Amino acid sequence: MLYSVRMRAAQGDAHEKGGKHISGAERLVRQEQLPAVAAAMLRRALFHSRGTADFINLTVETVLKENIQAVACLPIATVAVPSIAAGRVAAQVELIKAGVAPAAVAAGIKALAGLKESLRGAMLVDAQTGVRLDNGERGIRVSRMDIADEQAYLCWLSRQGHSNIHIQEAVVLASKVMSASGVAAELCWSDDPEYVTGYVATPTLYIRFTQLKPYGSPIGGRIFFIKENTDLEQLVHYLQYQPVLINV
Ligand code: PML
Repeated sequence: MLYSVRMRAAQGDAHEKGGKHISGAERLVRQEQLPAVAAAMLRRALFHSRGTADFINLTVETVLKENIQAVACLPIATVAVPSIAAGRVAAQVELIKAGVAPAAVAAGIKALAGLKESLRGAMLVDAQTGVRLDNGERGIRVSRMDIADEQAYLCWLSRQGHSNIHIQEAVVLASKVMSASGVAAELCWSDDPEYVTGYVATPTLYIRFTQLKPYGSPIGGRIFFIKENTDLEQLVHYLQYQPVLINV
């Protein structure tokens, strides 16, 4: 048995649309790891650079090993770009190559760049029309995933020169998202004001662009571009509830 540990921290009134999202984290761990992982999440929620949390939700739930799906980790590529504009053009090219229609790419980038505050989850956008498919301001939060062998993963990342928590967590999330049938591609940039690198994930590659958002902006988010004829209910269920361990 493993434990799904999930943290969400927000400011303001949690009963009012869940408050203003400031931090979230997801792990799937063994019982002996539980106290340390939960304490680390609580610390992260309490001492977040985006201010003090008024509301912290820490959820611990058992997950049966036989229900866990194994998913391969996406390989990583990094594209150095000289500006945000160049980064977004390069990201657009990759999204179009992944089958997202140019109009949907443009609508997605506009939606992400136009956010007034960070969402708790991802926007779902039709990969052909660019129409938003999820019906909330919260977005869809991808949950119940972790890396199968943390040490092997950290070594694998470190051999490629990557060591920060943003990439560690984003590659796990993107690998789960792209294992879902119905997702053509993902576009994401961080809500950390100091972190300007973002990525496009496709079913075969996690492609980082060194500049996708302005330095100092606390607004970030993710968009999943959805293929036509996708059963949305089934997809959202997979993203939220299917426990997944990622293998490097
Ligand atoms: C990376 O590949 O460097 C991570 C990019 C985006 C991370 C998203 C986040 O921090 O929420």
